Amino acid sequence: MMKFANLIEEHKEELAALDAIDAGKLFALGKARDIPGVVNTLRYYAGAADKVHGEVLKMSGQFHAYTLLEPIGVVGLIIPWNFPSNLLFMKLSPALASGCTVVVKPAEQTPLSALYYSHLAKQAGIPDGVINVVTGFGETAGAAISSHMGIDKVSFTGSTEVGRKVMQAAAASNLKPVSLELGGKSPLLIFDDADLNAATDLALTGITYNKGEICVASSRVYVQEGIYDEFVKKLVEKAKSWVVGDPFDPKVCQGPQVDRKQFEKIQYYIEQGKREGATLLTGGKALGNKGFYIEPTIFIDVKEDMRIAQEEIFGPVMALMKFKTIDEAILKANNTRYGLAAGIVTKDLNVANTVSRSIRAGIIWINCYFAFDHDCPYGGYKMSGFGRDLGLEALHQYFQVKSVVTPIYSSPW
Ligand code: TXE
Repeated sequence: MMKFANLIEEHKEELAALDAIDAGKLFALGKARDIPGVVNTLRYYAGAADKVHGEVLKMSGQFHAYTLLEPIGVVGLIIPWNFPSNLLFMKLSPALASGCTVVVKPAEQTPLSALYYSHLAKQAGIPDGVINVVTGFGETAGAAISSHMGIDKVSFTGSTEVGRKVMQAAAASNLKPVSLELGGKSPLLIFDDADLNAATDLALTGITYNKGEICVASSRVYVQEGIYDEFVKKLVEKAKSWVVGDPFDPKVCQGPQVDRKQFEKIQYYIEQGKREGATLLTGGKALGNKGFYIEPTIFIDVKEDMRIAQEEIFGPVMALMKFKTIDEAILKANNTRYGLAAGIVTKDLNVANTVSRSIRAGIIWINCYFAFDHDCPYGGYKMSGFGRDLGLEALHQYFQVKSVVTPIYSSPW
């Protein structure tokens, strides 16, 4: 695994380029953040491989008993297209460290880096058959994994709708356990005492990072009424200077959407927002005649029950709303079927502590956003799924626990 990580580090330029070509991701960011993130994740789990073990138990009779952690077996990894490298390695690395073999199905939109990784794995000396990459479509290759009798677990990241199908197929076949990391509609709560400059930066990055194609995007921004007007003014200025374009151009902040389907889905939601009566503050249009570029788009006058406030758009479209009190902020933040992430911007520790304990989401960022790391678990509450990726937490999803019991004396009965 360490050798595999070194090889990935040596090839980070090609890998970042493949993800940029396949998914429209920013090349510079891929080289500086995504691929180094892959390397760190792989090294982290390689380091953990010989430090996780079972424990000695205290049974009430005269027994010596202990647990063994055994690899769960063959794991199917079904990966989406928005982070083809990171989402693969946050599952592949703990699976390898636990001693499992894997069948990887990358998304049909973005298979290139997964194939390149398998080529590097071979060079690193990982035996044939340990990492198997099967490209193909979801309804065929993906479904074959979730319904296969010879696959012992599935770890899936993707839409809530497909997550449900994966779970049904697992239940209908061999009852394999599944872990699901699904959609989100994450709130960012900005309180009156926030630094306006930092808060507007966080809000804009929160919805445009990876062109909004990120499950933890802060697609619902709630601003306290005392700073609302000033916040809106500053946010619009920043959104207008946001550079959308070629992902290989280092000046660009936002590349194209992954494909026509996603591009059209986002435009559908923008039209839906207008139809439902929200006001378009800025953006709202596709850019240029070629490629799938969309302007950073901000809606105000959004009501809680509007589809743009409830459904995952997965694009650079923000629903900006107002709140008065901390209780109202908590209520609104939780008013979603999803529960993946949330952000809080305040200088008040009491507010930060109260709100972070009151929101039902797998990760809470206080005065920051998108702060991910290999040792920081994340995953969903509610319809954002279950199970955790990253951290030592994730390792345990790839183990079976076996108890071994033996009498201390020859006749303990
Ligand atoms: O996802 P799918 P799509 C959300 C986001 C996006 C929407 C649709 O809102 O707009 O989902 O994207 C495989 N059995 N997210 O249609 O279909 C598929 O081949 C087994 C959120 O691309 O869920 C791919 O490898 N597998 C998300 C993977 O599932 C199946 C990331 C994800 O694709 C399958 C992506 C089936 N029946 C989209 N059908 C996140 N949580 O980050 C498809 N697949």
